[in-house]
Amino acid sequence: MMLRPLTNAFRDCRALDGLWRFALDAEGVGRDQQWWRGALPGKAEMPVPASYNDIPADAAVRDHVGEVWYQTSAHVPATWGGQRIVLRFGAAAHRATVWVDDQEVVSHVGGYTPFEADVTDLVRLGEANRVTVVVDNRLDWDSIPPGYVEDTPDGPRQRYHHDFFNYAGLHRTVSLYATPPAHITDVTVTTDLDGLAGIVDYEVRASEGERALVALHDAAGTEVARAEGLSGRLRVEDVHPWRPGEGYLYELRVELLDAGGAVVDRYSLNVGVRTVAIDGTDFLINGEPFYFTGFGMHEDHVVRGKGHDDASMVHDFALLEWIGANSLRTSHYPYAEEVLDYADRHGIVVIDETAAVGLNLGIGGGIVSSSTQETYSDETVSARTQEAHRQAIRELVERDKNHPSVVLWSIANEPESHTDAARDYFKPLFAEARALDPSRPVGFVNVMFARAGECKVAEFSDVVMINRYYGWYVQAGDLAAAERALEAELHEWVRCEGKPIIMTEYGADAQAGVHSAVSQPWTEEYQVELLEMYHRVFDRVEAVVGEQVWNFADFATSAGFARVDGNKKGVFTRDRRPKAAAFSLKRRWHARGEAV
Ligand code: GCB
Repeated sequence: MMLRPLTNAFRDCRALDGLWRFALDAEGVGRDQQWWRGALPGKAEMPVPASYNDIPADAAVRDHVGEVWYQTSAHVPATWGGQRIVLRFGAAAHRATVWVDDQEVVSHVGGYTPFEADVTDLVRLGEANRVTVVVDNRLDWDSIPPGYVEDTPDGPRQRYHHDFFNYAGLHRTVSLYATPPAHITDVTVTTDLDGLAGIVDYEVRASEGERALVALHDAAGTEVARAEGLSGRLRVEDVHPWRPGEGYLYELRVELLDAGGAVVDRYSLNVGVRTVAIDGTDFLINGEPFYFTGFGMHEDHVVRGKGHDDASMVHDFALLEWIGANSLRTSHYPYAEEVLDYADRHGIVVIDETAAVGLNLGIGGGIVSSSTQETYSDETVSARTQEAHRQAIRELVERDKNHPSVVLWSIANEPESHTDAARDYFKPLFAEARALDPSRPVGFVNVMFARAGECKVAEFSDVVMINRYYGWYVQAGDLAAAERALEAELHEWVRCEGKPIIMTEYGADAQAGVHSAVSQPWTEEYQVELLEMYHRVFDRVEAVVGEQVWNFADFATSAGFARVDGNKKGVFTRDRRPKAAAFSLKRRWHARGEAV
């Protein structure tokens, strides 16, 4: 339960973003020396939100393994007296502990979901309060995503089995907010369509009090339905559904009443009325077959790494519109909440993924690894990892359950899935996701080493989501062989599972500016030809209901011989300039959009 903070007549929210003091704890002494008790050592400053890694142009910071410290001073308005005061972090990668002045207030594990602390009794009103955060970027076998730290003669090195740079720090907005003491703690909505009418089921939770008034307003501000009670059903005649490409939103206004009937708190939530269902090999939104076009993305930018920034976000969405994409996958972790809000408003369809990536010792840096360890064992991905994974699913669903743009949960990317151990590991996690949210389909993204008929996890999934690199990691440079292999495998999936298939990744690295008359891997032409080959195949297989190219843009990875200044499978460069493939996709997706 964690409602996004907002400002209205009853609530107030202030961002603490900006330059914070910063100290790299290279020797790991900050906790022993209780750095939170005073000003951090040194004079370094760090922007929040941002990854710290690329800001100072210093390898010691970029490749640091361990803890770093952030500190700011937060002025608490005197007018907040009598209110409940909360300190909230949009995310801290990957674990954090927070102090207000000398008091420890909260710790959190997991780099991509929010956490907060009630600091009402600690803060001094009308004064500046010291906020100190220690952020640890280490991944271990018990974390999501997993990793391990190797001790080398040159110091610790962070290793992991996923293919993106381990950016860390305070990646999202930090806020201090006030609510009334008796307050709304959570709102859940699920929607349905009944002919031309829309149905909105709601459930309100409150810290105290049993009475709530809810009213639904349309986009013009007109009230279209109201109800009383902490839970209930609203019916909207002639509803304007939330549709892909349009994204119509209603506003649910919730008021909490005290025993005398006076309003004591108010909260507003955007609501899109839509349905999601699976019928045979169709993926239905509002009862109509939906075909996903778009990308697996990354939160990844020059200089700020994974730090959220509205300018970059709106530009990325503008490029999605330019190219004609209707969807994205939050590969390989939950994105900033601003991204989902934007998708809600603009009708972009989202596959929402947990940070469970790299649960596969057969893969290293995107390709086959030399590891001889087992993926699932007490020393590697274990019951402890599974518990962290369960928690990651919980926090994702809790955070994103009300977003109409989210139509499908992806609980993992490319885990080892061809073994009995994988089946045992995933079965309860699927059950957990379904119990948390019976209203959306649940899936995971399958890796090429567990083909149709071999995968022991696909049976739990409502859809088949697969990443395939025929023509790149296998049959590199041989698109004719790749085309045969791809088509054969897709038919196998239809035969084995009979579910809708979304190709959640396919693509080729291309170094922008490398050209060739006779196309070769790494050229822009080869990237175009490979994508066009996949599209011919998709158009021949009815059960394919989506194509999401890997990746939207080039992105940073850890160092390795297979990566040239990062992963170059972007259709845009890292600074968002289109490669030749972008124009090919634009033609296809716009033509498809117009045909619908
Ligand atoms: C994959 C992974 C993705 C990698 C990609 C690649 O299958 O899901 O994270 O970046 O392949 O380019 O190797």
